[in-house]
Amino acid sequence: MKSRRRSLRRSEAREIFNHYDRNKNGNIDKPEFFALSEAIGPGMTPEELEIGWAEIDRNGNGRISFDEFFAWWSEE
Ligand SMILES: [Ca+2]
Ligand SMILES: [Ca+2]
Repeated sequence: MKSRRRSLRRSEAREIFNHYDRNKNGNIDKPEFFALSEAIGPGMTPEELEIGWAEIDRNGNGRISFDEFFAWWSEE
């Protein structure tokens, strides 16, 4: 049951990730992340966006991979 729920969350995350990966390069880039955060947390300040970005981009390579996104998504 638990693993089933987890896989559901993964496909949900994948759907969102793909939706906001506008240029389909397999990563969420900064402008794409800003569009995403506008959808999930409207009215975030630029500072909050920077903090959120740094949190999700764990290896600091300037892109959010699906694994990084999913790790963040499944945390809460
Ligand atoms: Ca992209
Ligand atoms: Ca990264």
